[in-house]
This record gives sequence, C-alpha cells and structure tokens, in this order.
Amino acid sequence: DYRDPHCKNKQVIVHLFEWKWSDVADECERFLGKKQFCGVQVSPPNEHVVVTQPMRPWWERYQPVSYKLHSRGGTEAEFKDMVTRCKNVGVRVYVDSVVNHMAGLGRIGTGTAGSHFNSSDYDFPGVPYTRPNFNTRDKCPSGGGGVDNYSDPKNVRNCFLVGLTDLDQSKEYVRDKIAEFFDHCIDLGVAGFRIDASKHMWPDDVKAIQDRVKDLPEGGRPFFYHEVIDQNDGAVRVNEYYDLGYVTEFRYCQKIAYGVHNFGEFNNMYVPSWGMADPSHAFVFVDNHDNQRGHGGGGNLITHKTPRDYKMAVAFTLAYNYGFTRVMSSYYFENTDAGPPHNADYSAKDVTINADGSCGNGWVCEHRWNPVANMVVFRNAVAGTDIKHWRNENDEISFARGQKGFFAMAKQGHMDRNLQTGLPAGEYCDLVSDCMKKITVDGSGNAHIVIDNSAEPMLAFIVDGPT
Ligand code: LAG
Ligand code: CA
Repeated sequence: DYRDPHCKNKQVIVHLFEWKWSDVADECERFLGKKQFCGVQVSPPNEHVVVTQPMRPWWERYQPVSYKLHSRGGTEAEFKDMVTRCKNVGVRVYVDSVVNHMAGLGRIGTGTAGSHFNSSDYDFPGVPYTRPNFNTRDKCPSGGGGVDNYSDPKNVRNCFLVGLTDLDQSKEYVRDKIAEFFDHCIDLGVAGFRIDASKHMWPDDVKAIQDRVKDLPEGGRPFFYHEVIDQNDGAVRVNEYYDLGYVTEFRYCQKIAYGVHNFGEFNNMYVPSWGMADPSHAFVFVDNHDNQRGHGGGGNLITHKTPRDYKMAVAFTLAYNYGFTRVMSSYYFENTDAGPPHNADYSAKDVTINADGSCGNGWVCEHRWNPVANMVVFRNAVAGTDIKHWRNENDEISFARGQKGFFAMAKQGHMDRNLQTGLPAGEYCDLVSDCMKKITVDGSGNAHIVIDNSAEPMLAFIVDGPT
C-alpha cells in the first residue's frame, strides 16, 4: 500500500511552494514540528531548465534536465540537510516529482546543475536520456504531436503535454532511471512523492516504476499521491490510480469554493455519483500552485487573495472527514508567470518571520494563519471519527467529530446557540483563537456556542486539548 505518509498518524501536509531548502529546514524546526504537521511538499528538487523569457518563472521547475538534486531550491547538500532536520522534528519531506517528461521541445542550454541538454535532439546527458527513451509520433494519435484530445487516453498519455518531451515509461531503461531518482531521495530520508502529471502516464507503467522503488530505511513503502486532474471532462478518471496511492481531487476545490459562498452546499461535499475519489483515496486541498494562478484545473477557486473566505474554506476542510489534506503556502504575485520573491541575482528571497508570526519578503504563509495552523491540531486529534450532530442552517454550520472534537463556523461572523456537542462535560478552549475563548460543555453534552465579529468566524475544540 502506498498510502502511508510515515508521520505517526498525523494528517496534514503543507506545500511550501518555491521555498529554498534552508528556509524549509528552519520552518520545520521553528513551526511545523510544534504545530503537528505531518510533512512538507517541496518544489521539484532535481535539475531543471533556466528560463529567461519570461525571467525565471515558477514553471521552469516543471522542465527537468536531469535527476541531479540541484535546483533553484538549493544544492544536494542543502536538500539532505533539510530532509534530516525536518525528520528530526517529526516532519517528513515529499518530493514533487516530474517524470512524465523532460524539457520543452526547442529548449537547449545548461540546467541548474550544470548539465548540457538539447531537447530538439532529445539529448539529456545528465541522466542520460536519448531519442529511444521518448515517445514517438506513431504512438501519439494527434495531428501536431501535442496533447489535444482529452477524450482519448492514448492522446493524453503518449503525446507531448504543452510541447514537453514525453518520456516512454513502458521502457525498462526509463523505469530504472526514474526509480533510481526515487531511491536516491529515499536514501536521503524522503518519505514520499507527489507525481506530477500522472494523468499523462499509463497507470501500469507508473505501477511498474513504484514497485521497483525501495522501502524506506525505517521500513514500509513510500507515500505516493498522484496528480490526476479529473473534473468529469475527459477519459482519464481518478479511480484508475487507486492501487498507486492517493489521487488529487480537483472537484473538491470547486466544491469548497461554492460551499463558502453558499453554505447549503456543505451538505453535499462528496458526490460519489460524480466519480469523486472515495475518502480513503482522495487527496484534498482548497487550492494548489497551478489553479491559484489559472494553470492546471483553474476555475472558480478560493485563494489567499480573499483571506476571510480562504480561512473558512481551509478550516472547514480540516474539520470535515473527507480525504487526506494538504494546505497551500504561497507567495504574493500579480503576474501568473512570476517566480518566487527574488534577490537581484534571481535567487529566492529568504522567508523572514515578523514579530506577530506572519511572514515577510513577499511570502504569504497561509499555513501560519491561526484558522489554518490550529485546525491541523484539530484534524490530528479527531482522525478516524465520524461526523455527528451535523447542523447547517441560517448560514451557520456546526458538527462534532465522534466524541473527540466540535467545530462551528458562521458565514456572517456571528452565532449564539445552545448546541449538543456529544462531548464529555468539561471546560474546553477554542483552538482557533489560541484559547482566547472558553467553552463549557455540561453533563448532557450541551454547550453555549458564541461566534462574533470581533474574531475569526469559526471555533473548534477537542478533548484533551489545551485548556
Ligand atoms: C503539471 N501537472 O500535470 C504541473 O502541476 C504544472 O504546473 C505543469 O505545467 C505541468 N504539469 C507540466 O509539468 C507548468 C506550467 C506550464 C509550463 C510547464 C513547463 O503550467 O505553463 O509550460 O509547467 O514549464 C511552459 C510554457 C508553455 C510551453 C512549455 C514548454 O508555459 O507555453 O509550451 O513551457 O516549453
Ligand atoms: Ca506521457
């Protein structure tokens, strides 16, 4: 089974998008460990192209040049140091893995680790890959050779995605090279992988690769989650990947956005008849690095740009019992191509921490916002429990998680109700406000729940939590 994230039953990972390795390591030590995060998804750590038109966009990291661990995020030594320091505080690292393709056709030059490459000749000596390792036109049923028909799996999987040179994962040699890359990461302490563009690879090929990857040094199979953008709009469906780990559930991004705008929708978040991934395979998030800027799976979504809505979306997601969750951590941008905040030489700027715990230098750090960070603690505490005492009316939602926790949220920012919590009698304190609010549960499980506009529009408390 590829669904164990190897973090002692913790439930939430954070994508520190475009952070450099030394900053990720610092964040594990100063924040993520204490806040009970399971792990971090890091941007692709392997050698990639250097794009100068536009200047150093974030997406250059999705054009691999080799599997040498030297990227805009840092050197291999820095990567190794990060993985070790995070692991030492109980936080695992998951590698964003770009193995469907190499650099785009027409790109020629030197990658971030110093390897020469020539995409037009399919020549990547840093691996090495040559022409026979790539898909050929006879396998791709499209006029121009690019992916252009999502109703045909052969087109989606054998043609070139936005002109990126498409590897042929049916070849033993290609499988070996990709598995070696994964093994190298595992040797350094990595616990799992996000598989970029899984939709564009055949599940049997991906399985052959995963099955030859080594166990973690501490035992067990690595964690895998697959990027499969399935919005009921093509032939490739998420359930084809269930044997390979978790699958991204992009319909949830639309669901949660609609839910925050119209609370009635919260009664209907998981719709099996749409083919939404079942709770034990769904990899769930409010937004990701692509759809927050109109790339893959874009549409009507909620992002950090509307903070109040975003806090409600993430808080609900972490309180609810659907799927395995990832939270996004962004940088501010106007231009959708723009890479991370950068110094004069275009290296990523340090992530600085302000006195109030927020981030500076252009980093958003949604994962540090109280309704995000503190709900991670909630989700861990209630893992495995059912939803009880569901109430959704008057733009107010509240529910218990088994007999372990209770969550309430008010769209208009105010709520004043006596509610059954199902929890043991006692004094509790609200996680979201860092215990500024107290809640008393009486001997029959009832509590007076108050939300008002002086604070965040939600509260949450757990059995055996802080008091
Ligand atoms: C993904 N999932 O399947 C990533 O999450 C997504 O961010 C990646 O696209 C994509 N697959 C390929 O790994 C990103 C950008 C693209 C960009 C691509 C390669 O969304 O816009 O394409 O990375 O860097 C860029 C240009 C294209 C050009 C292509 C090849 O935008 O115009 O054709 O490079 O040169
Ligand atoms: Ca492919």
